[in-house]
Amino acid sequence: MAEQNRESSLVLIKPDALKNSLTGYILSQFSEFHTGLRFAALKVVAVNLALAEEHYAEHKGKFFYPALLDYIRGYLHYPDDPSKRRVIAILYRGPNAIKNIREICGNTNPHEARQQKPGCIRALGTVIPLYDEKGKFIGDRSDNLIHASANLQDAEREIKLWFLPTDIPPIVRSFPTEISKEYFYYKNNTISSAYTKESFCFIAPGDIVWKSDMKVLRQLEKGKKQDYSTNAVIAKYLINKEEENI
Ligand code: FUP
Repeated sequence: MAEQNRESSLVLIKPDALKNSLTGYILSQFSEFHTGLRFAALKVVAVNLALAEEHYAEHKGKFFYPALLDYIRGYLHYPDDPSKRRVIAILYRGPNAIKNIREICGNTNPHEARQQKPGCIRALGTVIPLYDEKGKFIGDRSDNLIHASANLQDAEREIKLWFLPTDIPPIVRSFPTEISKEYFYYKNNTISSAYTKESFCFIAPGDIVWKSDMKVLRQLEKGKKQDYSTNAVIAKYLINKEEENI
């Protein structure tokens, strides 16, 4: 199969889509019959802060960033019901997965999505005005129902951020892994190779780990400049671990 035929893309069905019962509709839009794509992995995720911040790292500092974190974590659509704060994360794989999926999603902004491509998924979304503390309009928040990787580089970063290698069947796992020979523990934003009280072991000898994560952990151990943040490594190991949304 040509490389483009093995492309992977991360799709997130966001809290507004879940609230509006659009999951079935979205899944059928992306079905193999319509797109030629297949599921490679799928999970229900209560989005921890580290995961939200890493996923949207490129938007840090922008006016809509704080709202975006609350949105993906489900606080905006389920302010009173923590048990419903979750997203569905799906890894799709197949011919031109990234472009294929983005076309069905439509424009980031639902108003523009409606104008440009009536019938696309994001045409069903909403645009909410945002104001600063003084009540001045600062721009729009796009509640656009769905996230889809924008390019190959983002897809790799996002898939490794949301999924453990073992969430994905080996035959459709696109990125290099290695088997850990070490223990790694986590507590209060700190990673250590030795157990301390109340820390938890997130990697043990024999575990299959993303190769790039192992590199970052070694860089951290040696005090070297890291290829990416420690949060991007740990966030996936915190998924559905603690009831931090409550
Ligand atoms: P996309 O790749 O289409 O998801 O778009 P971006 O990465 O540019 O934006 C990420 C998210 O930020 C979008 F899903 C919606 C949100 N956003 C806003 O809420 N307001 C803006 O002005 C721009 C983006």
